[in-house]
Amino acid sequence: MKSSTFCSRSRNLILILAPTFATLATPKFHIALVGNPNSGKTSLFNALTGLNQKVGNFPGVTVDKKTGIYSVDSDKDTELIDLPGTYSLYPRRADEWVAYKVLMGADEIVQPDMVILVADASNLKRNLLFCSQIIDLKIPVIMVLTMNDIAAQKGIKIDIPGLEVELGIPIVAVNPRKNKGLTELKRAIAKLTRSTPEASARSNDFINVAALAPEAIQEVRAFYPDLSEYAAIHHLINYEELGDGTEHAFISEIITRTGFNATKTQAEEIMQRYNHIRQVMQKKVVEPGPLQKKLFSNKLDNILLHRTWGHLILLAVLFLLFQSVFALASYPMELIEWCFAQVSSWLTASLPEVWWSDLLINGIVAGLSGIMVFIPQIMILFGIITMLEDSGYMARIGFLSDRLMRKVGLNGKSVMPMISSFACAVPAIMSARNIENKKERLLTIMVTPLMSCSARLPVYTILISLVVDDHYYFGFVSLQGLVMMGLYFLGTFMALIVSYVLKWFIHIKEKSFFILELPIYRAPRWKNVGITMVEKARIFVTDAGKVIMIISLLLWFLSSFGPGNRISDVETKYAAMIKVAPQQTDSLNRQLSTEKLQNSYAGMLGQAIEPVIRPLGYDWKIGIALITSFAAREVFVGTMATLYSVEEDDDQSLREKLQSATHADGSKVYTLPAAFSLMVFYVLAMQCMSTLAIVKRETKSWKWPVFQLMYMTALAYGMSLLVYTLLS
Ligand SMILES: Nc1nc2c(ncn2[C@@H]2O[C@H](COP(=O)(O)OP(=O)(O)OP(=O)(O)O)[C@@H](O)[C@H]2O)c(=O)[nH]1
Ligand SMILES: [Mg+2]
Repeated sequence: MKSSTFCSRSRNLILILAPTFATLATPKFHIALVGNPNSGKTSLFNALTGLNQKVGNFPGVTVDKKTGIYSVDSDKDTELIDLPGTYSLYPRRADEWVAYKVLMGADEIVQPDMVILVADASNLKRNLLFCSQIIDLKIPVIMVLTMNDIAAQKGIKIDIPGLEVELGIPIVAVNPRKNKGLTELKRAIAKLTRSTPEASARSNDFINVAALAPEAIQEVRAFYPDLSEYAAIHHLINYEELGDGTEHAFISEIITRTGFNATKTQAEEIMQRYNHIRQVMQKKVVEPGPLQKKLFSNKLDNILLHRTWGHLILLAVLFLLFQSVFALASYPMELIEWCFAQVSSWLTASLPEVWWSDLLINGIVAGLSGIMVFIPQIMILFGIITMLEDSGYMARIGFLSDRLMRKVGLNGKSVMPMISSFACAVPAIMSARNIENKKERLLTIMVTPLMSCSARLPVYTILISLVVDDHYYFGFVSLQGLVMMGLYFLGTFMALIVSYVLKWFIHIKEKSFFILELPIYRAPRWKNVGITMVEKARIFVTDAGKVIMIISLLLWFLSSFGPGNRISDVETKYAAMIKVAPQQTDSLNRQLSTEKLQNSYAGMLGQAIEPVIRPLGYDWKIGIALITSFAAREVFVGTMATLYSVEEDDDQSLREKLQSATHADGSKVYTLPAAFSLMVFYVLAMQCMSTLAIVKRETKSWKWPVFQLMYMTALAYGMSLLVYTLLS
């Protein structure tokens, strides 16, 4: 009857129960950080490991397990595991399951030897529920109290030594934001790792667990004596997720025989815990009366969450966000562009005219400048989003928009993934794990990529600058910024529409609710904002840069060479023509480059798909860009840079080159209708391999990413066609 997986898991539990002697010999010691959402786990993780995992001032920032090395003793490496926040040991959301499985020893990769329980001192009562459950699991645990500064502001006083006695575990007060109390914590960790298993695992229960379901617990433990009584209850309740087929049969048989009732046991357990917690709080914590001074946050919320003012302020905040991305970034962008133009003309003048100088100037430098110009915009966008998250305002946006979201089948919690998708859809889609309801989570994942991510910024910027005047209303509202905002708005609007339509076709029945704890307002940590900005710029340049460089190089090759003798035939033809009319050398040379490009591999490819994209107002060069930017959207600009530098040999900026681009009949390529049609295409099309990959991972099936690719491409094509037809 005994199953092998259950055995191996029991062994993991033994490891948890007896961490010291067994694990001291092994090089790695694992400490898991757990606690309620937004209690400061990741801040502490970063302070102890020196890493920079994402911290934010709203519940549900961390949605997956993250590990980092922290050395307690010089001779022993300790691995710290940061986990998603959980309110109790009864998981409901996908991210809570991640933490739960680690704590139950059911995670394949991570098995903790010790737990650091992070508890928010300003919300101690609620945090103690989870804390008491961990205590009853009998895992060696240290409790870390964070937010003591806020507790003090609220007038809360905690008798820490007294609480240690009541709970029977070591407690350390820290402030990970200010690196306070870390020495004491390190000392406590070192002490606990050295103590005997008997001393480190607490022997008495917080509540009388055995009495909750005596018979069933006894039967499970008769077979698996290493499980604590409380762990046995969890195996009885969640055996379907925690064990395999044999264990299912074994436990369900016990349940039938003993009449174990999961709901009743759980309700009874929670009630007993709260009773005990109330007593502990009365004895060891002084809380101010309800009439005590209100926190600054509550006063601010009276305005920011106001029925009318709240929504107006929200619109103003979003308006400022887009205006600053456009207006603030324009100066550094011009500077970067100018620098690259200088470098490229200097290289052209000083290098011999051979194939490798052509590759260097028109392949590498052109591709690189295509990436670098957008660093300022990316940094500003990420900076502002980080400030929104850090200050606590992001959670308010969720609150303010819950009603609207609900109408289209989403949830107030969908707003955070959607807004962070302005930066990048990949982490945004992962953060949807925070949404309890399966249908709402799926809908959020389906529509999140419609929000304009930072990779679209380069495309929008360049196209807007081609067809929209650089005009300012009232001296500060930029027209180009307004158009940019319109594109972001279009993406958001379509996301809501698509969700509204899809909700009728996705059938998952589950209760929906919106519980979002509003964090208090905090000043953004400027270091965090700064690090995020630099880090995102670095990732953009390296990750996107790699793809762009490879594709630019490939394109340079494809657009410089052609099948058979096509290119050399063109060259011979023009050489003869120049001989006949040497006074036209310049214009003939330009025609030569165009015809060479048309006869290259890339040119042929673009011309092959031209019939499909002609109705949208695009030419074959845009066609090539559409193909290459399927991998990642920002490749568009790089592709254009490469295609136009291969063709023309002067030091015009890409914008100027595009501005003067013409069709064969001499008419301009980038007319207003064509540029808008192209922008709409980029707003709505799914052109990102990484997003498809993450959707596959989060939905655990190919069905959804494939569907997403199809509906978004069809939507993009249809809407672009409509825009082009209406405008021309
Ligand atoms: N005032 C104050 N703020 C803190 C303290 N510790 C953390 N914070 C802030 O609390 C917020 C939440 O911190 P995180 O580290 O992201 O919290 P978390 O527990 O990892 O949150 P989830 O991943 O969502 O579960 C951030 O804005 C931190 O800067 C503290 O001791 N005092
Ligand atoms: Mg976290």
